[in-house]
Order: sequence, then structure tokens, then C-alpha cells
Amino acid sequence: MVLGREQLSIEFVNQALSGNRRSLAKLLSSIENGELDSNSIGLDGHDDDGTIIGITGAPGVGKSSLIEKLISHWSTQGLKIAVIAVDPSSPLSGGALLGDRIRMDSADSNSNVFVRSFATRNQPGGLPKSVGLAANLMRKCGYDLVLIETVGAGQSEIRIVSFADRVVLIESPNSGDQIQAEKAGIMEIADLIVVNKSDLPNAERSAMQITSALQISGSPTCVLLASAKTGEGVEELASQLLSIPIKMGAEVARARERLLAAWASSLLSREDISKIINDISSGEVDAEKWVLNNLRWYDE
Ligand SMILES: Nc1nc2c(ncn2[C@@H]2O[C@H](COP(=O)(O)OP(=O)(O)OP(=O)(O)O)[C@@H](O)[C@H]2O)c(=O)[nH]1
Ligand SMILES: [Mg+2]
Repeated sequence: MVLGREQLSIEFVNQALSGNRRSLAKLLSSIENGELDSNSIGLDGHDDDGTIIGITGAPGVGKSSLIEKLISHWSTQGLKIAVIAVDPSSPLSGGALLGDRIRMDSADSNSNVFVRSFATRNQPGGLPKSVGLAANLMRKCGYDLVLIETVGAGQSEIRIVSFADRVVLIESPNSGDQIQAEKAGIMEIADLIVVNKSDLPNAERSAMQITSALQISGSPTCVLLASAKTGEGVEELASQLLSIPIKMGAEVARARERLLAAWASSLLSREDISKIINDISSGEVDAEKWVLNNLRWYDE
């Protein structure tokens, strides 16, 4: 059942806040479908306290595998962890859905773990904001950490992780994505870079190459080696994630992405948006001129 906004009682929110997983799941579906915003849930803003962590990186670098390891590690410490996997099964790596894997691992039968997928389809511009809201809701529902997994392949994914307090970029040895990541601006917003698959050859060399590239660009981002396969470095990663400082400048880069996400979603939720797009595509209206004319009121 999909909840209509008007049907959604405050009781649902209260149930979720008091630990009811089904109510939380229903609220998350409504957020994903764009039926709820922070006002309709009555949710205050989130303090930037480092508890919402974005995990991004190219397809197949091992994001889900590392998250699985982190979850097992934190679960034994009694921490409650929620995960949002954005469009998790990339066709390139053919990775299994994170939720299924965690369930296979029987971690999800553990009430301290909540895994949720968010689909990117049918969400033009609205996805980043809804992921941010979902993460915030999960935090309020008592999860100590919320991890957001997203494939870091383009600008829209950067926008999604900009809603996290901290951003971790995962690389794999010789993935050759470093330059690509830099171009896409991921390096700018990442607080920590992890070279995963340290059990494979060339991992150390890749970490050193990344470190020296960062030094040249004057970036203070920390680089770690880890292996989701052997578990090497996972403990250190887990503890760094609990105490990771905000990298200077990353906040500004993230704030910019959040602003752009808010702007895109308010633009795309206009009632006349289809007409505007049709007019632009038929050449009747010029996109840049339209924006200039419709932004003018900001200056008044
Ligand atoms: N050798 C080795 N293989 C790994 C390691 N971590 C993950 N893999 C393998 O790499 C492949 C991709 O792992 P995933 O965890 O699905 O990677 P992902 O980044 O989540 O992939 P997408 O979500 O599809 O982008 C799988 O076959 C894993 O078994 C590692 O530390 N060492
Ligand atoms: Mg994955």
C-alpha cells in the first residue's frame, strides 16, 4: 500500500521513532515516491555530526563488500546501522543487491541493522533531497550511523552524497578512475579515500599514487588501504569513520551541491515543468533565457 500524504498520521512517524521497522519502511517508500517532505513528517534538520556517511566509488570497487564488513564489525559493538543503497545493482559488476547479501549473511535478521534500496528511476532531480531526508529520518529512528552507498560515476551521484556529513571515496588497485574521480569533483567532497582490494597486486602503489596526487593538489584527504575479502584494514576504517574530521573545504563543496539539488528539485516540481521542457525542445523557448527571466525575482 502506498501512503497518501493525507493518510499519513503522525502516529506512523511516532511508531517509526519508537523502533517499528515496518512503519519506518512505509515512510521511506513515501519519501522515495516524493509523497513526503521534511515538513509533512515534522522532522527537524540534522546536525552535521558525522553520523551520516556517504560511500561512493566506481562500479565494482567493493563498496557493498566493505559495508558488509563494517556492519559486522559495528554490530558486535552494539551499534545500530542503517544503509541506503542507491541503485545498488550496477550492470557493470553484476553485484547482487546489498539487501539480499546482508540477509544472506543473516545480519538483517538482527534488529540493529536496517538496509534499504532507493531506485533512481522516475526521480529527476528529486532523488538527492529524498535520500537526504531518508537518512535523516533513519538517524532520528535511533540508528547510530547511516551509510549511503552510491556509484560515484557522475554529477548526480555527487549530489546524493553531498547530503552526507562525511564522504568516503572507494578506489580499487589500478582502477584508473582516479583522474576521472577528480574530474567529477568527488575528490573535492571526499573526506577519506580507501583503496580496497589490498589483497590484490598494486594496491599499495595505487594508494601511493593517490596520496602523491593529493599532496600535489594540496588536499588534506586521508588515504587508507583495506580489503573486504581478507578483512585487513576494516577495523581501522571503522574507527576512522567514527572520528573522521571534516576536511577543510569539503563542507563548502557539499553545500554547493545541496543548493543545486534544492534548486533542481524546486524547478522540476513546478506544475508547468512539462510545458517548459516541451517549449524548450521545440525551440520556442530558450533555456538560458527562461532561467534568467525566472530567476530575476531573486534580485528584487
Ligand atoms: N580480491 C578482492 N575482491 C573484492 C574485494 N572487495 C570486493 N571484491 C569483489 O569485487 C566485486 C564487486 O564487489 P561489490 O562489493 O559488489 O562492489 P560495489 O562497489 O558495491 O559494486 P556496485 O555496487 O555494483 O558498484 C565482487 O566480486 C567482490 O567479491 C576485496 O577486498 N578483494
Ligand atoms: Mg554495491
